[in-house]
Amino acid sequence: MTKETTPTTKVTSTLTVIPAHAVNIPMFQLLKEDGTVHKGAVLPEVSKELALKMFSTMQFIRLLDERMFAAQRQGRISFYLSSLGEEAASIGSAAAIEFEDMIMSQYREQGALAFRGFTVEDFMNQLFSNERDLGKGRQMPVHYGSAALNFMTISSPLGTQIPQAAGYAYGQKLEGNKNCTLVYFGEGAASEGDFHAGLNMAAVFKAPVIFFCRNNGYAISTPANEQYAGDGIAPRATGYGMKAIRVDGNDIFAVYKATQEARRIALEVGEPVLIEAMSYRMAGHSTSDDPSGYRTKEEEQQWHNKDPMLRFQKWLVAKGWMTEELAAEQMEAHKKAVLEELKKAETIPAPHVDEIITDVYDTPTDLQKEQLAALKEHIRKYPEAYPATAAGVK
Ligand SMILES: Cc1ncc(C[n+]2csc(CCOP(=O)(O)OP(=O)(O)O)c2C)c(N)n1
Ligand SMILES: [Mg+2]
Repeated sequence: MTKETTPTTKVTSTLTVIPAHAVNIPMFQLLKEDGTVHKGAVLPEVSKELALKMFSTMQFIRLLDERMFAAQRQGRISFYLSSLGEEAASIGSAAAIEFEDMIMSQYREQGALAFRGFTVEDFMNQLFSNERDLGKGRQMPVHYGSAALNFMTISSPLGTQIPQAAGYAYGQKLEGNKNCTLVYFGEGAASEGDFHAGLNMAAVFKAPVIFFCRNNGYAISTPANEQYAGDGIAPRATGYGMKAIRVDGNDIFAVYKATQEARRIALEVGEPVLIEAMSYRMAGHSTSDDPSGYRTKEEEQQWHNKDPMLRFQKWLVAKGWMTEELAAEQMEAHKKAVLEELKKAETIPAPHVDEIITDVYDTPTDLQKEQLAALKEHIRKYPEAYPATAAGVK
């Protein structure tokens, strides 16, 4: 595949109105819903070791999501956000790139982070905002980040990571290193101006970015068909002069292959690529949401039948790389690990209150020191609201 040059405008005396849906992109799928392979389809080269790692990561995330959703309901953590039904999209794509490639995440891609090596302990320390949290307890639960794992810290405002990824990848290109940036976002976030700014900049500067849109059908309670009138997100790439792939986000092999090809284009051809992974958010948006108010059980059921983890499991069993018994045992082992670490993490103290002003300036300013003193005074004044042990204030 060669680099495409910007087309020149042709002249015509025939009035031409381009149909609104001139671009209609098919969805790339290798594994059918029953776990069998499409006739003639070529699976990506995935070793048994890698396939089992992807599967185990899917199981771990499913279990983590289930347990931490429950932990929020029990009042043990303040907030949680599940990726139920979308595990193949984040894990399949993270598996297809190199460890040194940067990942910029929206917030529902815990699978990518786990695949990179974020441990159950790391997840728990962040979720409980304790003193071992890499972010020093300064963020809401699920706003993970890890410099060691090349995973940029998540920020809540939608879409901010999209132009940041374009800039970061342009930097990678200028430095001449052979790495790219994979940036995740939802179809809802693609309504932000930052989406346009980021994609256009990357296309013009030929930055090695993989823009990975998880189209899960909803932006909280807003269904995708109220979000756009076009054929989803992928055709927008054409307007920016960018290549696009639409893939079945519930088919881990298709996601893997699509991302591998996107990485090849990003680095060998030197162009960004937009991937749209079609999936469904099987859980509520977060622990603050109740989807029964805006969608039916029947609709949800249809997607249960397309479950990405079961689909992959069926393929693994047919291949002889997994058994149903072993899959169940693995799930139990993940559950045990999650529950053990959860119990540990909730007893670890919160970061010391003095940490609140570190890492901002090299030396804290007088104003910061004054504000910290006032905060400590406030904590001392209302001990019933602030357990002294949690803040480290005597
Ligand atoms: C700039 C901005 N506007 C609104 C919100 C509130 N908000 C948080 S998540 C969300 C929905 C995003 O949907 P989508 O991008 O499709 O991701 P999904 O949750 O489906 O994974 C909204 C509106 C926000 N965080 N930031
Ligand atoms: Mg969405």
